[in-house]
Amino acid sequence: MLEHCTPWPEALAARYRAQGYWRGETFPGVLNERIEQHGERLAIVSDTRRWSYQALGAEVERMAAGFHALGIGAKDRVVVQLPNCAEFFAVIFALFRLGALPVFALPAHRRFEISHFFQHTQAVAYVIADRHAGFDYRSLAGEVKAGVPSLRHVLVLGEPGAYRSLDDLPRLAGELPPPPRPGDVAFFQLSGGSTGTPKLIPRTHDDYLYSIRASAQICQLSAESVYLSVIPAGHNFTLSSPGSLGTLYAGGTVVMCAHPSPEVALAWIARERVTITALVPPLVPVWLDAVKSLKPDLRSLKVVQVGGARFSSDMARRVTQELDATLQQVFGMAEGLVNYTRLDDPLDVILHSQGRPISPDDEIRIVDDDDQPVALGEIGHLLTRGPYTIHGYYQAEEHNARAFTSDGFYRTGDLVRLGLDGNLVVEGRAKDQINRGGEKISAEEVEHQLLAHASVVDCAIVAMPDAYLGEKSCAFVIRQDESVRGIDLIRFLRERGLATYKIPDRIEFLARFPKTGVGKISKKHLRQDIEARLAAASTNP
Ligand code: OOB
Repeated sequence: MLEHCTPWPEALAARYRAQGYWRGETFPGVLNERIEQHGERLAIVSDTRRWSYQALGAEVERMAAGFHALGIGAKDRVVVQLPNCAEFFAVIFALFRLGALPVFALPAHRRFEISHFFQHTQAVAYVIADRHAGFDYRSLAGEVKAGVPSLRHVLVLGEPGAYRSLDDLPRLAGELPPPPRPGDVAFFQLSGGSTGTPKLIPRTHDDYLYSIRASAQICQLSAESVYLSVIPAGHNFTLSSPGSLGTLYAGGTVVMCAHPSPEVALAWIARERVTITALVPPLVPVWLDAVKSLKPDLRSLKVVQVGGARFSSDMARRVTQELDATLQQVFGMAEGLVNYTRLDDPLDVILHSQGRPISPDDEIRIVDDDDQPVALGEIGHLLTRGPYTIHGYYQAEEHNARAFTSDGFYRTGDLVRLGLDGNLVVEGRAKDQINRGGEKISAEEVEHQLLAHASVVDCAIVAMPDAYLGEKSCAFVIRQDESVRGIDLIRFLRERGLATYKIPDRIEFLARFPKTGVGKISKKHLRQDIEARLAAASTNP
């Protein structure tokens, strides 16, 4: 395996091969097979493209040759930050072909996150769109480039400005290097994070393709399936659960929706006869309201998946009542484990649980604070190990010692309960994270940034309830200088290049923090404090 990655112990790896989970497939191999089987069928649709499997293959070949000519090769890291577009797949399959490793940045990431990905992985190239959603990624590339010596190529979809256009890659006559092997790391996913810096998740061809293949089966995908990709394409949910890659695996069609607004997305569903899509909880009521007012033709839609954050049973019920499609709850993580309610589960399971794992070899432990198993049905920490769950983050030895047990179980940080029917219910979270409508914020990461302000003596960030997003972030701050206002701190964070979703939604100043028995800041009391303030404000507006 790649340096600084933790391989599966040989005994487990042998088991996963023997059980047929790891079949020795690779992404380039799968794409070639699909081109042979489904060459003429429609693979990808976007605002500007309509590619058959053959056309996708031709673009992948062109880009692979171009990247190779630029000197991008096996194990080179490439930060890919594209909106939902057809070219996303041409780029990543071209990188897969060369054995180069995409790092899937989110469109919302800014200088702070992107620079960190480059510094942490020594990435050699950066693939961006010219502009998206009012933001110019070329100027971000300029800022990042200034501080990152490893960055050799900025490749732009659209108007390249000072850089090179993806349409204008050098041509290469001659041979490409050999394709990657099934056990090789294929790319890096990003961890939601609960530490000072975002962690990177190495996923192999074998392990990811197993999760994709099994997910496609659970979701009953076929060559007739049409998947609408609404949330960011590089996120594990939309990419693999079963997502766009599961759809391509099944020989179906992926529709890339560049904006998640219901007007745009619902029109795609009607136009392309979409059969399945995936949403985060905050999008659900917005979509349901839009369906009522716009009355789009949704007859093709069979499955609506919801996951990424807590989803209330009431809202789940609304989906089942207001859409003529099957709701599927998805509880997954970029580190691996994904749980689904099954399409033929009783309504009760679909409404009230987050489903069960993909694999018979996904091992689940639910434990108390001392790592001892809780009684069946009790709430505890979820630990897991299995054929597509990592055993370590990239280059993070110290953190890995805490995030994994000595026998290789990943500590998810989620508090769950196992129902008698074998389905998991997510009850809460022990990790120091805010889940802002599916976007994960590490409290510690943002606290570090705030502490860099000269007037911040101490700070603590906690989740506060929000009717629309489920949670928002609130920063409690002890300041040195009374004249410093919340707005000054927000401006400060923006200037440090932090992604907008990580900027605290609210800032409260305190003179001192409530402490726990052992003298640590009591985030529990801070959460109660902000909840009380919100409740008081709603009763005395
Ligand atoms: C997905 O992946 P990540 O890596 O962005 O976030 C994982 C975390 C989980 O540990 C859990 O805390 C939370 O997101 N989460 C849920 C949830 N699904 C994820 N919390 C409550 N209910 C759910 N249904 O978010 C992800 C990856 C693959 C598929 C789906 C989601």
